[in-house]
Amino acid sequence: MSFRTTTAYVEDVSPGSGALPPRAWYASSDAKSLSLNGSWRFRLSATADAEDDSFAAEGYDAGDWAEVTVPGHWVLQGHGSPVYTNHLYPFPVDPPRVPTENPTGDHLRVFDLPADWPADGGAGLRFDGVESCARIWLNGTELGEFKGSRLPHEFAVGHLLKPAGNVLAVRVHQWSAGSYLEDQDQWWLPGIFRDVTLLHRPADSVRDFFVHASYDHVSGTGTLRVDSEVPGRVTVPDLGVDVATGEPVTVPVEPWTAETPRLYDGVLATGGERVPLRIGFRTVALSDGLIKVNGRPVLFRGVNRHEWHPERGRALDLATMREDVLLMKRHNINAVRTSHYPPHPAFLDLCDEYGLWVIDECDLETHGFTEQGWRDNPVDDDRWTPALLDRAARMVERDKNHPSVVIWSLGNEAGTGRGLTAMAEWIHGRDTSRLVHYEGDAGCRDTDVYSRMYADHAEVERIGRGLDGGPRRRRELPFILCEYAHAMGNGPGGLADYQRLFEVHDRLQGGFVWEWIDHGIAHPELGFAYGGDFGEELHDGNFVCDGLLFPDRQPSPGLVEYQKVIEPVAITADGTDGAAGTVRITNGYDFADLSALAFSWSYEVEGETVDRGTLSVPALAPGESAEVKLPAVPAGAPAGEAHWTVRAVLASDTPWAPKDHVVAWGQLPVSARRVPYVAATTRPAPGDGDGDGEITLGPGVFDARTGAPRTIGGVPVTGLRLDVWRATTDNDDGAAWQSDLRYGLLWRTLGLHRMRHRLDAVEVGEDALTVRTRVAPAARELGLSTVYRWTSDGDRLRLTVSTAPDGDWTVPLPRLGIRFGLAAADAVRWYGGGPGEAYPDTRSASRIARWQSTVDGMQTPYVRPQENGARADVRWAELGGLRIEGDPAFFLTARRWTTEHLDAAAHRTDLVPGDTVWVNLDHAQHGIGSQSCGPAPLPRYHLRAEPAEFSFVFSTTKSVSSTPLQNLSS
Ligand code: IPT
Repeated sequence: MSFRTTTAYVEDVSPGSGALPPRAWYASSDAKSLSLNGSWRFRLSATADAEDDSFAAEGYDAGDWAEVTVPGHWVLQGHGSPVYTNHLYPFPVDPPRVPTENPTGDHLRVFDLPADWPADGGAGLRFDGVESCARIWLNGTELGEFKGSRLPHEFAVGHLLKPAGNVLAVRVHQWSAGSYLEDQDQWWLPGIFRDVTLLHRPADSVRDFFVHASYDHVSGTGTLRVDSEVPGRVTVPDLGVDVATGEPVTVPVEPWTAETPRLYDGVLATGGERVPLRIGFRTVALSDGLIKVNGRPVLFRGVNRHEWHPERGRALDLATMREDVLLMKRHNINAVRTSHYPPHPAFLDLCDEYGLWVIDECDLETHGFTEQGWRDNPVDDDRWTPALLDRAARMVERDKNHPSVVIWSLGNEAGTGRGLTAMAEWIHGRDTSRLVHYEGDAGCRDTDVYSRMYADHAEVERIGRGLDGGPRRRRELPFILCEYAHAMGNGPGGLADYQRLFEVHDRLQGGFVWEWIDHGIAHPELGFAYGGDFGEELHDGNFVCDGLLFPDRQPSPGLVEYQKVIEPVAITADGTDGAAGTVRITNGYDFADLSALAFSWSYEVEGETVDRGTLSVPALAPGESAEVKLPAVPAGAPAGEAHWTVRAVLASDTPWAPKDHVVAWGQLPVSARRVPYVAATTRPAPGDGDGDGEITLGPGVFDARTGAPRTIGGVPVTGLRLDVWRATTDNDDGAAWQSDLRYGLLWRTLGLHRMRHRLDAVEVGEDALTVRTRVAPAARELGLSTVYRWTSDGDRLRLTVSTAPDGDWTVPLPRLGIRFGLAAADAVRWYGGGPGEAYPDTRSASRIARWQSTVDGMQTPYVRPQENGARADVRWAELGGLRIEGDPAFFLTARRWTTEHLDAAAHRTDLVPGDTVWVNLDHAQHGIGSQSCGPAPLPRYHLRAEPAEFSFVFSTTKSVSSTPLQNLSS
């Protein structure tokens, strides 16, 4: 035997050598298999050639090596560290060359065959994913080497196996020519990060096979034909099917859709092996300019999913994959784009089983070439085309038998070029049953769908109306947003406005929010780490934390908002309010009727449920709606602001959520709120005792010099004043290239984060204490004239704040309200929007009810701290012994640190609670938008600097009651 010491293959553009041709993936068969996952011996070198390959020889003593867990990334197991860049290559761009500093992990695993391992036949050794390049030896014989990190590679090894003491050696390089094709916006994480499996291959075993299962919606029949490289028989007991491979059979079936994922169990049996099949009958077609499945257009309510686990990176276990699918289904998500590589194959099994439409995307991105005007882009260089075709084939062949996969995607952000065209041609030729997607193909020359990312609402509307022009081919195609609503930090804003467009214009077939989960890495000191936290010389900070889930898979408010916006049943009042006594129910599913849902109503006064019951709703077909009569207003309901809340819940347990899970809800106002009235009957008076500089007014004691309240009803209140600053969100800060949308920068340039409060007058009048101020930043002429007017009826204090802008305000304000400190506060109760945070363009999921929480519970744990936690439409709130009523309703925020501390924090662990609880009562907030990558808030969500007046009525609560409130979880 001889060992090569060459490392030339690392920089070779070819996909590799020695591997078997790609084939369909399946999890189980009656052939034996042996998982080689587990603990492996591991040695890390700084360069690709630091060590010779003698470790691959039998008898090599690796006793002093470290150990790593396979599947896994060595940089997450204490060897080296991860690197995060968005699109910049973290090495000099000189394709296909890679740096000399090329961390190289040698992996060794010694294994015995199980006693019952058959002596006959061959064996396959399968790697489901290795980043970025691997060279393999078994028992001292080199098998070959490969690139294509998130694609399977299989080797024939039967002739090399022995009953015991097999030595499997794998050399993995962090960087290879393949890295140029894998410039996705994510952590660079080398390692054997997916399963390694030894498969027994009996004589005459199944090799590649292609399940063709179409559905004819006119006749209600499905046609099945299984093409198999090795002939055999196909049986589907439930359908009475027993046919030879290659032979079509047509039978009445229930179709597969993401809403009704009907799978039929079958078996493909060749002479040597029986492979279980899970068959879903469905037909994907472009017709009338629309993507149709089984003859009906679909609306994608999608997300982009990277594989992520905060400890294990992209080495996902089945439980985590299932958790993703269940979370998606429970949040009304019906589609996934596997951004930007084929996922672990088991994920697609779950999509088949639970029902999700999938855009399966190839492992291809060359985004970093944008830095050089796309010069030398591998996708436009014929030398790389074999590698691109290899990637396309490995994806399509592996995943072609999944009914959930309806669209193939060539990759992401790879510019344009002949290689992409070659991939599209190959895919179209191999699989005529699905569509091809690639966002970078502006003219849709190679693709079947017009796809864009981050187009703003106005442009999407033009596209929906067909007013966007462009090449003829493109104009005839349906439209999707393969990425939109950048979910970085607080946000995304504007989801509801997109959804309205999708629902109105047929051509707009929905979109995929960017992205599913924050890629934060669990860190002992920082909570979750992001780019730069490992000392990377180049990095893109927290741009890697832009998901709808926090890294620990807790849903962020963005996911709750998305769930509400895309709910498949619309529950609305037809007239202006629910006083009309009817509710309109519309079935927004594409395929399912409403028979799986049960409807209920509740009648609430001042946020308290007075009565509840069930509502009978017909099993409307997709797209149908009905006016449903609500019951009479419950007898004896107290007076006050009233709402009907109508819910659609699961009528029985489903595989993805239990009975009573809320799928959709709507709230119908019945009668308006009465705003608090405080008669100004009390005179401000000097405090008792002279020289202490106090003024009393009803329950309030004020500093006579500044006019600021010191106590209200005995509760100490500090620093009450106008506040316009918020700790800028990732969207406020905007992406680097969004120069005119970087409000955070504009605000800071103006000095809105360091406003000065000039006191002009403290006027003690007949019935009011009036404090006149001007609030303005240093170095600027603009400001806000601000008047605080305090009145009282003896028990309560009313504060009316009037502001008027001076000077030329061209930017919106971050917020407008007051802030003050309370010495102690923990429990918070309120009547208004909840349970979670809401801002002007993220308020769909905010439901009017009574809520209770705690100051700590009101914080949203964004990985990079920023403005968060505001509760919208608050009529009244109680905390720290104060009761506050708003006229009009307000946004409520309370936290144990100041806005300045929040603004300065880089990680959650920087937020240290102080003695004071800082409360913000905001008359208004600027919208959130999604300009951390996409568009800014729509103009109607801008907080313009305009004259404004708003009031708060303060009184005390004897004690904050601990009586549980009815409404909290309902
Ligand atoms: C877009 C990328 O496709 C995606 O991977 C991610 O990086 C996203 O941006 C931002 O988080 S590309 C961008 C140029 C719009």
